[in-house]
Amino acid sequence: MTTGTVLSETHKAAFERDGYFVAEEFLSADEVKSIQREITAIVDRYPDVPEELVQIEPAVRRGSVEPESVELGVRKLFRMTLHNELFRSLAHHPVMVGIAVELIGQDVALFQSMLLMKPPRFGGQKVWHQDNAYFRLEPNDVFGFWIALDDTDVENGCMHVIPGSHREGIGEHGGVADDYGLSSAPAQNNAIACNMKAGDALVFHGETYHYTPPNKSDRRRRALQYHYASTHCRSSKNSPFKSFRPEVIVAGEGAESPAG
Ligand SMILES: O=C(O)CCC(=O)C(=O)O
Repeated sequence: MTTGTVLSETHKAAFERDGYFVAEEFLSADEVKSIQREITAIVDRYPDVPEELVQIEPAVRRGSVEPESVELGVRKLFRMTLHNELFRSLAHHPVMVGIAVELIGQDVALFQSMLLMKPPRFGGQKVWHQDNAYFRLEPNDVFGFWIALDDTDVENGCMHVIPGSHREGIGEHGGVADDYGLSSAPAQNNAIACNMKAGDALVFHGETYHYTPPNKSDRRRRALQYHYASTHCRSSKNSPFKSFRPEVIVAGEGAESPAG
């Protein structure tokens, strides 16, 4: 893929200045539906799917709520590209890969895939954090696509970001597991709530501060998150988390074919 063909100048400038932009109608309604159907198919196979693939919502795990279905109790699905053909082929989506090449260079890997399910009524918050505080990739040529699979707003737990925060370096983080986050949460009045339609994509730098509130609504709030990183990045030793190998190399040296 040649450079300079996929991103508009406006989006490129926003990414550099603010550390994010929203690409509207990134996936079609049919693409969103087929992803939603695949999520149901994966969860229907639960618990016969690899353990690393499914995380149950904390309130369900604690037994304080009982979901109407297994799927409505799931918080996250991890590393789907390693276990599922649809999610593996989506990693090679030509526009995602084209944007990745323009933002982080010719040699690109899908570093991490996740489905973020935040169920209605009891889906908890995700604390303020920077994704590269988890990954600790150097250099920080890493960014995420957060693709809404439902319409999303403050009530059902939309993404919130702090413009320009990707230029401040990695702040101090503390806490454990999914509550690992910034030791000092940024002032809410600096935050932008990203109201998005299903199919819209938030493209955000790996060091942009972000947060999602609890889902207090009766509506679902599913999202697909793919992080791409330059294959030249290395994990430093500062992460409290186990470091993973990238899931799929999608561009440049060692790129795998979409057919697998
Ligand atoms: O609730 C969400 O979708 C945000 C999740 C997130 O930022 C993360 O898991 O790193």
